[in-house]
Amino acid sequence: MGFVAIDRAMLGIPPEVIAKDNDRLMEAHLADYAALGARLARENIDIEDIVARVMALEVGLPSWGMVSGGTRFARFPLPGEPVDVYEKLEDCSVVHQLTGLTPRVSLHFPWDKTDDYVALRQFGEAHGIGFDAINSNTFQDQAGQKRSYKFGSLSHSQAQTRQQAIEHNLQCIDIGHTLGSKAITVWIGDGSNFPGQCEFTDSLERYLDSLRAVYRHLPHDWRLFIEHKMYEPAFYSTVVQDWGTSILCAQTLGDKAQCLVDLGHHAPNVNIEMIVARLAQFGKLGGFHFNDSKYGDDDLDSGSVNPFQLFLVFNELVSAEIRGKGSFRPSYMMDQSHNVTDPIESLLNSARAIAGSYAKALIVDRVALKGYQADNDVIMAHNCLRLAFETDVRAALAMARVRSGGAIDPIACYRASSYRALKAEVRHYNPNLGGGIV
Ligand code: LRH
Ligand code: MN
Repeated sequence: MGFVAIDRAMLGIPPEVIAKDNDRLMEAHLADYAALGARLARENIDIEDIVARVMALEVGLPSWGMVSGGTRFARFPLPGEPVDVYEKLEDCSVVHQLTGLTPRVSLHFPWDKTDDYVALRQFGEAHGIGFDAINSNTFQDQAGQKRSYKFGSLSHSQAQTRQQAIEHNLQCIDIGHTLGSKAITVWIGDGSNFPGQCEFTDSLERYLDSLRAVYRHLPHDWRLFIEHKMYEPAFYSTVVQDWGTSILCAQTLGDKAQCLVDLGHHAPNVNIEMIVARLAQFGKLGGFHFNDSKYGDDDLDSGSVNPFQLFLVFNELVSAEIRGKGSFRPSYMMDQSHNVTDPIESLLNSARAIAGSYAKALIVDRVALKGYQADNDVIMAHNCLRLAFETDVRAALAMARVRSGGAIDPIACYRASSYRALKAEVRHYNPNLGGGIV
């Protein structure tokens, strides 16, 4: 199947709009860049190296995050939001066009179901968008579905229901293979709401048995990501509740099975950066769902509530990258629900927050840090991280975007394009269309 070249005319933001807005900001940007370059050079850091590393960073977009999200209380649709997977890809290409950071989308089935995946792949390629990990869905019942997932799916007490869930995952893998994806993320909501409702060990044994069947179906170069979550939709116990259960399952299944860390799937104040270090240490860190949260699985914009935590996660990722010597390749993806913002603006902001956390982690003086840690010089060790976090790296991020054909100020440029208003004129507005979750 031939590769379709990017058709720039198909991209959502006219290049002249980006050029005009960058011209407006270029002089100040270059001054900021020179100042940051000088500041980093004083610490023997080459800003050009940071820009090159940021340009190599790739983060997958959540297809379900391209439409307005909601809660069990309500969803407030946005005029001009996408109504099908093709329009979701159009909007993904706008985020990538302005940031240069998001060349892939993670699809979710059956929410992104369509009838021709070769055509979908070619449409994506024409828009410069590839396909990251595929997501299966056995946490909702579909119309006409024979067996309900009310009491679970891959861990269900009845074999026929487990078999139905297994077959759905196999179908997702086949679709993903056609699209050029290289991984499947399996998150299940299976669990219980009452003590005694489920037998913990039997449930996990059934889950593992089902996942072995999914694992056997993986193409040779694929990975299976196990996504743990503390609670919701189950509110007493969850079959894959924490990283411990996830890594034990991944180790039991085999080399292609790894753990996916969704930042929102932990109790408040859990030390997620240490979980990241542990999973990386044992070669089981497969991927991320970046977002932020204040209370539960809020799926808020990455870095919008606790940017220091996102930085500390990237600090562990850079450390693991150094240890991994090239074999360390987690799949970075976002998983967010945009309930009160334009999804594109939230994703532009989140992409900047993620790239910023990475850039700040790259400027940590790791030689000095190791020395202070060895000498138990607590304050100086802490300040190695703290001062990197407090460094304003925005000029380096903007240069990475400009060199990728993107915008110095993505939000200003996006608004200057009136993209959403133009889409509202041509897209079919369907207030009853959900993004998937609601
Ligand atoms: C579960 C989850 C999972 C997705 C869903 C959209 O909370 O994080 O990754 O399948 O959100
Ligand atoms: Mn997730």
